[in-house]
Amino acid sequence: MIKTACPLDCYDACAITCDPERIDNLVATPSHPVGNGALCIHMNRNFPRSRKLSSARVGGREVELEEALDAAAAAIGDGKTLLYRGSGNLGVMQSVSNLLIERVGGTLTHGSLCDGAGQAGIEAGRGVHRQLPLSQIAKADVIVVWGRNLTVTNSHIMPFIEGKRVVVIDPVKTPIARKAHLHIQLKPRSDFYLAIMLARFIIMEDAQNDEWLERMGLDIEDFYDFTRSFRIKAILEYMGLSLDDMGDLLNYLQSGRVVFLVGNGVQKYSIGHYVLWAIDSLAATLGLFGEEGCGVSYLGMSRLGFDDPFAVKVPTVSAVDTPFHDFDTVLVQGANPAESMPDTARVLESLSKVRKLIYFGLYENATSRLADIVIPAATFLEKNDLRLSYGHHIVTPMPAIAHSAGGISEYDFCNAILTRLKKERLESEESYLKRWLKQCRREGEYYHLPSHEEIPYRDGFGEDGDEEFEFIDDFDDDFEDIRRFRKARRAKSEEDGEDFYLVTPKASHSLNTQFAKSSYVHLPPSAGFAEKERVRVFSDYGSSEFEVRVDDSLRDDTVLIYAGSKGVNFLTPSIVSQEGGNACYQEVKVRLERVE
Ligand SMILES: Nc1nc2c(c(=O)[nH]1)N[C@H]1C(S)=C(S)[C@@H](COP(=O)(O)OP(=O)(O)OC[C@H]3O[C@@H](n4cnc5c(=O)[nH]c(N)nc54)[C@H](O)[C@@H]3O)O[C@H]1N2
Ligand SMILES: Nc1nc2c(c(=O)[nH]1)N[C@H]1C(S)=C(S)[C@@H](COP(=O)(O)OP(=O)(O)OC[C@H]3O[C@@H](n4cnc5c(=O)[nH]c(N)nc54)[C@H](O)[C@@H]3O)O[C@H]1N2
Ligand code: SF4
Ligand SMILES: [Mo]
Repeated sequence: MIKTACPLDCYDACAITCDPERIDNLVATPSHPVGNGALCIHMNRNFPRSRKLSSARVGGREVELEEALDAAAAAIGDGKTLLYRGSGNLGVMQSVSNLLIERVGGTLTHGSLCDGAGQAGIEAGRGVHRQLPLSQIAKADVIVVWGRNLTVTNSHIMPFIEGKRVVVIDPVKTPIARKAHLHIQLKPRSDFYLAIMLARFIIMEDAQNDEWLERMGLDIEDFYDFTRSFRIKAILEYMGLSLDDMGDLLNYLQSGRVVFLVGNGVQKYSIGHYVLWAIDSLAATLGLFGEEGCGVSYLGMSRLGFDDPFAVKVPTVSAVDTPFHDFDTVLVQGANPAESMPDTARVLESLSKVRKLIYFGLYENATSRLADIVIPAATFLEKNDLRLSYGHHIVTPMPAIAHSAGGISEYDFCNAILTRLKKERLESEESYLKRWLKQCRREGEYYHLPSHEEIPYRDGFGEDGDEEFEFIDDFDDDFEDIRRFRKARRAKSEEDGEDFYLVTPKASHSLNTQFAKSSYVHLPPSAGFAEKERVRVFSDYGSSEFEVRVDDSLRDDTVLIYAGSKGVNFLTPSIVSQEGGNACYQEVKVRLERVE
């Protein structure tokens, strides 16, 4: 039996045990500290059963891999090249292609489709983002699930929160919200205000954690003034919450050790960094950092503290509103930009102007179908790698278990291109993997991330723990600042009464655009549509058709289309968050039209 890890973009980074003779039968590694004995549907069904790309292609013609590599090398060696890498596989060896790009004088991307805005907000307050270990989550009394769809995206955390008081803050009545002690079904995009209001009430009641604030050398006066610049009545009305809701929530926040499990959902907005900064500031008001069983958990920075052998200094362009058309050659690796990036119409237009589009991936998808050159990737079972995790601190080596039928690893791909272009080849694959692994801390059977601390921020904040926490002192929102609400927009949407917020959380049966794809729009019963009706959904950026699912888990002002659904990103804007260079998938209102 060989041990490896699931490479999919997921909090859990499950450890897998596999019999090399039966690689379609993957099982969870028994007694792994963060697994609970079962792999999810993606690994026990979707991945083994999904049809991988069977052949390389050039200009629509199936060719031998070598011929496709010749064509790819010719394209990469001719003119300006952009590498657009996604998160189809989270092994560290994915980024070995940075070295290829450095050697061919190419361009990489900066920013993120995922968690960059929240990350920037955390850094604004804490200086550096250290992940809250699961062991601390397990010691909490109260768990506030804040915009994270635990049972779907992070199911292996469930045993760590069992038996605790659970509060869910989510505009959707998710499965975990239905089970929770309290569900605050707030208006989408209003979490900043909620965090600020909660902090204000706590300080107003003189219930801040003075002992902790003093120990950390923090003064809360300016922050209190900041929270008071927002009007209570107007804000409560805006969020759709009552004073009673706030009272209930405050009761939970003040009854024992509290952990916030914050997810991607709160920050898919231009103001995403303010949201995390405000949540962290609320946490600091309560003294939740550096204390046992307390803290704020978010998608962790798994590469923190590594001396990255693949770090390069090359030009970069935004990963959100990427100007593909500025390049002669675009190499897409482990990504499906034609579906996963925001503003699909813009993406397709921009990609259509690229001279040579190379797709290097595992599956046929909307991007592979556009590509001039298609290179099948080896699966995670067919190459050597190392898995870090954004949900826990355990690092898992991923040795090759099988030979690839027709795919190639990222490492071999880079060397194949470099050889053809007569550039310096890479060092041995083993040497890179060793450089990653030797920076991890060995603890018995397992390796730990170098950044792992049992109780982060015990002594203080910043890189070396000698800085202070910075409370949020700023807020600026062009989309919907309720202090200076754009009257025209409000008047218009109230008049025709048909603007909805669009939320696009992750689906249970797909992993971003991999595996099962649906094409449904979920509507609240009050929207007046019937199950299975067809509607066209419009935004300022585009439109797309969907089949209706009437869904009583939604607020009257919200429609839901799962991320990865066909057509969803025709509706989303390619604006970049104010900080963190992140996509803002939910910074959009939509209208509905029945398709007759
Ligand atoms: N099954 C499955 N698992 C996955 C993925 C997948 O595609 N499928 N994708 C993986 C990836 S790439 C990531 S980044 C993670 C993300 O996983 P999560 O952090 O769970 O993020 P989302 O599913 O995007 O959204 C989480 C919740 O936020 C809520 N939400 C939406 N808007 C708001 C808002 O304005 N405020 C608040 N408070 N809540 C809001 C949604 O209703 C949803 O319940 O999941 C990973 N795991
Ligand atoms: N509307 C909306 N859109 C979203 C989101 C949202 O919340 N709402 N979420 C965003 C988020 S959080 C993320 S992380 C992005 C993800 O977006 P992408 O990074 O584009 O991820 P996928 O759509 O899963 O596509 C990954 C591709 O990687 C390929 N692949 C898999 N394994 C390997 C491998 O080992 N090697 C290579 N070379 N290729 C491989 C597969 O062919 C797959 O099609 O989507 C974003 N898109
Ligand atoms: S829960 Fe996540 S890490 Fe575990 S097998 Fe499923 S996709 Fe992979
Ligand atoms: Mo993500």
